[in-house]
Amino acid sequence: MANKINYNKGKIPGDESGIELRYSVCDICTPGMHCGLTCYVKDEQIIKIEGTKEHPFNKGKLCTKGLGNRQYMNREDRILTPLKRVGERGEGKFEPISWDEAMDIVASKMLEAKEKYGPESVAFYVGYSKWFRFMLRRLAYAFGTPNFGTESSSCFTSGVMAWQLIAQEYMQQDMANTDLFIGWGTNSFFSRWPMVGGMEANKKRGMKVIIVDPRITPTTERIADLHLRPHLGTDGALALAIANVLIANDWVDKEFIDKYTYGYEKYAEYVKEFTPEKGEELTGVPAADIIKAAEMIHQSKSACITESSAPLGHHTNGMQNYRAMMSLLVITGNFDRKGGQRPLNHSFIEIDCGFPTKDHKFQYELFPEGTKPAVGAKEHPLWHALRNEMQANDLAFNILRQDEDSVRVLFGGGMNYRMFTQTENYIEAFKKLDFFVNVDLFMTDTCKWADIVLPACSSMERGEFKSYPGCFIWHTTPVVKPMAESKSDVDIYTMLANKLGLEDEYLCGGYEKCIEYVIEDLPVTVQQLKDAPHPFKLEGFAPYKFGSTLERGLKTPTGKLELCSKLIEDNPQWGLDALPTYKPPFNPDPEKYPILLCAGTRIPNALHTRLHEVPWERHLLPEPSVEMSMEDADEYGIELGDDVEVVTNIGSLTFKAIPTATVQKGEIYIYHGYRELDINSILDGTNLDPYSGFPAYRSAFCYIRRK
Ligand SMILES: Nc1nc2c(c(=O)[nH]1)N[C@H]1C(S)=C(S)[C@@H](COP(=O)(O)OP(=O)(O)OC[C@H]3O[C@@H](n4cnc5c(=O)[nH]c(N)nc54)[C@H](O)[C@@H]3O)O[C@H]1N2
Ligand SMILES: Nc1nc2c(c(=O)[nH]1)N[C@H]1C(S)=C(S)[C@@H](COP(=O)(O)OP(=O)(O)OC[C@H]3O[C@@H](n4cnc5c(=O)[nH]c(N)nc54)[C@H](O)[C@@H]3O)O[C@H]1N2
Ligand SMILES: [Mo]
Repeated sequence: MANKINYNKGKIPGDESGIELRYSVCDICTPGMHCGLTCYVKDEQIIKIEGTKEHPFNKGKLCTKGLGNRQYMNREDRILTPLKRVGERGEGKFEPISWDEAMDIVASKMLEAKEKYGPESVAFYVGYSKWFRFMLRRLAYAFGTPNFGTESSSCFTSGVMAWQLIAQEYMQQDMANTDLFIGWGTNSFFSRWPMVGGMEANKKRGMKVIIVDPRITPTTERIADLHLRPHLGTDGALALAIANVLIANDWVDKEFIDKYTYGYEKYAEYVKEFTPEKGEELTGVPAADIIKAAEMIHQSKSACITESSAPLGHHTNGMQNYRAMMSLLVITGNFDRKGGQRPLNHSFIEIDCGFPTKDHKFQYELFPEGTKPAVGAKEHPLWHALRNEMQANDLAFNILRQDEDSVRVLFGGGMNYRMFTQTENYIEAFKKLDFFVNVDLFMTDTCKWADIVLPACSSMERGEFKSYPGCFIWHTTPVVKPMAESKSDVDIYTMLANKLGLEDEYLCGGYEKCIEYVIEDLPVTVQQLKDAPHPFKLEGFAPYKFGSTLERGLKTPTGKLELCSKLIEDNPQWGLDALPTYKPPFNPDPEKYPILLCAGTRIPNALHTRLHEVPWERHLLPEPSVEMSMEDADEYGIELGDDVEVVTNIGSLTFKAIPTATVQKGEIYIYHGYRELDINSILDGTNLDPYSGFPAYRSAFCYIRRK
């Protein structure tokens, strides 16, 4: 009898079906995740994707987004060739040109601007993609401009800056060893699924969890022992009120404070006004819960906090809120000790990989000294002092000013203007540029404003150096050929470096040469990494030694953990507060705008602008929606599916209503990145945190009405 198994239909790999398994990574979200992908390849096409069991990070699992990789790489708007604009800017009319011609144009426009206006007139901006940034940053600096900036002008860096002020470097939670884990604005089920497993496993060994979130989420329901529900953007007041209880009860680590901190007296004095009752008034969290949180910190041998990269930072008071929260760990001595907060143990692209790389040196050694300061330096002096790179939220304003400091030529590496607030400003700015080139996989609305569009390829169509926590290391190889004429971003940079005539053997030599530099001190070669089918563990690197940072001495201006920032004290002209003071989120007229709008809380089926056009993802939430409390829905007479107009000081848009018991009265939640209904188009572009320059995406002010 004939063999009835249809190997092809079952997508069963082997000689019978001609299906081969090849391995890559999903780079839809951040490199800190980049889950292993097993690709089923037949006739050089990927016919199926699943999580790689042998991959040390995702161990066979994939999230909603990762499972959409095949549809993602085959999006209908994939760019197939380099394109040159033939119509008006924004019209979207292009003609295909060769790579050589395209790169000649790009290089000549850059050199022309450099000659005419100086190197600072050329800016490089990178969207959420991170894997290639280390190379583009070096390229920007080798070219001579300090104007390299990224999406991190709105993400994560505000928290890093808060740690820089306190300890001079970023500090992360030691969840594996802690007694008490505080997830401050954490809903990992939607935004960072591998962390859920970590929380569940640590809870089994007795770890307690506090989650601070205005909403009810799977994390508050399934993980939290205590759920604190402040109003949006009031976290600073909550942290100060918890500090008040800790200090009033003498639940602080006096010895640690005396030995290692600066500014405690002033801080303790300031905190006095934030009694639990005052805390309740400012945040909506019951005083009893504020006291309970302080008790839990006191009763735990160790405590650590994950600060989240967005919910706290996306407010006008964001960075101060981060500082207030982090100060809780400082006064209780939960710093640089087991179960507390500790520095990264070596890093490549901000990943705590556990082995040393030359990532930092590679990126910064060519930094051009003596140039004009980077975009945003005047507007956000603290950002400038701590980051010394372009604050991209000032880019549109800088271009629109059209003065001697204005950027004239813009190179976008996956630039997507829909991530900024008051997006119309970016469109106006694009019109003013001498030249704009954008590299992307897809013909986005941003690409339509470019003069030259360059097609990038997906992670499955190229190779990439990878590192993962626990000393895991790898280099992927292409699973299939790049679609049409698309190329790996890094190959585009190599072409550009050569066309620009940069005298840099690494950039001109290509990605592998750059990686060889980065891993020079490691006992492996790039070829060995490529030969491995999966990431493997590099042996011989000691884990972080707790206490070693304090022993070595802190690199802050005072050499201590600063509860009061000496840098800010020494620069009164900035008009910033040296203490982690609390101000409510900015609202010019609370009577007119009684609703706080949180634009962007993550949903499982979208990643910013990338997946709304992917059918499997889109069908999970087909329409851009607004979530609101049942109380507000009743008050406004709104029912599920009704049209609700959201009105800000910039404009109004209409979304489908989802009344839900998970949201507090007076707050609404809308996801961002939709082409057809972009919430960022009606958020005020000047409503920024003066400390970090981050937009207040999550405490925007508005009113609503049923249509
Ligand atoms: N309202 C609101 N706005 C927000 C936020 C929010 O919470 N609310 N969050 C902010 C935060 S935290 C972030 S991180 C930003 C993210 O904002 P963006 O940086 O805009 O994020 P994406 O839409 O993921 O990606 C940008 C572009 O990169 C392209 N791309 C993807 N992969 C590659 C690649 O390999 N090479 C190249 N060249 N291009 C690629 C994508 O197609 C897309 O067009 O948004 C910010 N904006
Ligand atoms: N599915 C998916 N995952 C993503 C992304 C995505 O677009 N989609 N983006 C990635 C990126 S770039 C980032 S930056 C991260 C962000 O990752 P997270 O910070 O974890 O994600 P969010 O869902 O934005 O926020 C987490 C929780 O914070 C709460 N929150 C909102 N505002 C406040 C506030 O003012 N105070 C407090 N205490 N809590 C608040 C929200 O209700 C939410 O439940 O997600 C990453 N992961
Ligand atoms: Mo982000």
